[in-house]
Amino acid sequence: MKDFPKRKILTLCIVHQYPRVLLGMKKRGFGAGRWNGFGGKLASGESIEDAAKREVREEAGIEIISLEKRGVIEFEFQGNPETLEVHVFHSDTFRGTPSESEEMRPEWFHIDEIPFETMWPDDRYWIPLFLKGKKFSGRFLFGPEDAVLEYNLREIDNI
Ligand code: 6U4
Repeated sequence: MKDFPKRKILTLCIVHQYPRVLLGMKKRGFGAGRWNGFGGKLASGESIEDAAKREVREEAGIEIISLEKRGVIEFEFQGNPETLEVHVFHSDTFRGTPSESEEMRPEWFHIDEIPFETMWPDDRYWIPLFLKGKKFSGRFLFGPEDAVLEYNLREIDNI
C-alpha cells in the first residue's frame, strides 16, 4: 500500500506576562528534557482553541482566561512522512498558580533569560517574533539530532 503523508495537529500555548514567560520542563514523551510551552494533541471533536486551554490546565494546573492564536508552524523530520502542524497561542491572563504535573514542571523565565539551549532548536527563530506580538507562519525540517536543516518563517497579518 502507498504511504500517504500524515498530518498531526498539535497546540502550543505560551503564557506571556511581560517581562516573563511561563515554560514547562517536559518530563516525558515527545520533547522530554526540553523547556517548552504547554500543549498537545486534540481530543476527538475538540476545537484547537479548547485543546490549547485543556492542555495548559492538565500540564500546568492553571485555567487560561484569554488566548490568541499567533502562529502556525509545520515540523517535518527527514525520512518521516508525518507533518506536525503546531498552532501557537499567546495568553496573558489565567486563574490559579502554576503547579507541576506528571508531564511538565512549570517555571517563569525573564524574557532576557529564555533557555534556548534546552529548547526545541526552532524556538530561537520564532519566539522573538512571538514576544514582539507578531503573527507568523513557518516550516522547519529537522535532521539528525533535531538539527534544523531547512526552514522558512514569515510574519503574516492575519491568521
Ligand atoms: P502524550 O499523548 O501526552 O504522550 P506527547 O507525545 O508527549 O503526547 P504532546 O501531546 O505533549 O506529545 O505534544 C507535543 C508538544 O510539543 C506540543 O505542545 C507541540 C510541541 N512541539 C512539538 N514540536 C515542537 C517544536 N519543534 N518546537 C516547539 N514545540 C514543539 O517549540
